[in-house]
Amino acid sequence: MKKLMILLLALILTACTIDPKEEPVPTDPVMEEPVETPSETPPVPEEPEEEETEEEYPFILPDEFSPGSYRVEDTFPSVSFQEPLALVSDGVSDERIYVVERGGMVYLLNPKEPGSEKIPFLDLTEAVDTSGQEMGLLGLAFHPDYDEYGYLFVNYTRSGETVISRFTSSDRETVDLTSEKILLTYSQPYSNHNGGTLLFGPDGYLYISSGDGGSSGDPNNEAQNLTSYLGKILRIDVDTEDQPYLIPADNPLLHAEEEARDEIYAYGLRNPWKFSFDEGRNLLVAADVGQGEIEEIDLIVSGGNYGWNRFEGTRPYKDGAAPIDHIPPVYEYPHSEGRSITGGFTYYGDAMDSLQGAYVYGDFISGTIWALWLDEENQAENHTLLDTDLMVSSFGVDNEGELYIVDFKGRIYTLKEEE
Ligand SMILES: [Ca+2]
Ligand SMILES: [Ca+2]
Repeated sequence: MKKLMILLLALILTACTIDPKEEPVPTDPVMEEPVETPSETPPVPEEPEEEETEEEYPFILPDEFSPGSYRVEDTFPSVSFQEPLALVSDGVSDERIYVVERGGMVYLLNPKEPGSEKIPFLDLTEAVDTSGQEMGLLGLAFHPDYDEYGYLFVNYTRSGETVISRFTSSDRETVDLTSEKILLTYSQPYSNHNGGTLLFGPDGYLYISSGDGGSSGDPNNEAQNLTSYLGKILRIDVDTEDQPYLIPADNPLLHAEEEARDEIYAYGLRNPWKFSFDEGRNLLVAADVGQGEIEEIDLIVSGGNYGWNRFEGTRPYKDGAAPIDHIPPVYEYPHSEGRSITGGFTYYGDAMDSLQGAYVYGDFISGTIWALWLDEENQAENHTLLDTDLMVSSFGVDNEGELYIVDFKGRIYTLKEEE
């Protein structure tokens, strides 16, 4: 018996020293870390793909960026809209774009037909509160698998709060209002600065822009407050049926020591009305509307603080307040150039060769449209494309990446390169 025990013990010891897998696991502190807090990790798979693609550079930059001359052309001469604020595609059909009106209507159009009529798709006019100028139906995004599930997501204001909801289109032609699933609401202390953009990232998560809540100067210090939803880019995982949403496992404040909203992706923003993904450079680009002096463009990274309300652009904003660590804008312009930036898209369509890889954006007040070029080090070079009399409320891209300009006065434009 004793002999057998020794033999077994010898076998176990031998096994232990031979198998290299068993040796380092319990002793290596680095290996222990990921399993330290399994209960806090939501049941979503960690996605390492983002880190891997960071090393890649799928878009080949030309040696020199020199945009041509452009004019704007009315894309749909036969239709007009009431205060349009967004134009989106559903990621499925080249023949469908959707125009969002502040009052709560969404219309469907066919970009392949210049004479296309607008077809009502979603009617939220009864649900939204438009009593403030910056209130209404502000954002729309289609689920990456819209074709399969029919899910679409909206960002709208109602009395005193922002609502992020999911709706279902069972026939892909209209939306049944009873299909609403409210995911998230947060209160709005003032009528202005409600953010509004909803976009799915390349990682499949839903990104939401929220403004600082409003008034002027962020009187409640919402943007720097990590327990507030305001003045942020939020990121959630909508692929769940039994809960409103899940928190992505790599959201930056999920395991923070201090009390913080798990949904926060980035903070210190004033009113990031429009943001978009530059998929060629793997960047999240946000345009943050300024206070009294400066409009800015930010490259948003996970956990980043963009300075508001201690800084407006690169300038200190609050006299006497302690400076804070923050990420300065990649580009800014003073109010002599424009007074309310409207973020656009990095162009990867086919129609305009000389704008390939350029971030096209504009200003709601001045009507100027620019192209911002980022080199390999993300150093910005800004080019004025043209001056217009449009009230540029939004840009949009269709399913083929072609760019549209939304004029708040009711029309949709396309850029045309002069011969
Ligand atoms: Ca507000
Ligand atoms: Ca800033």
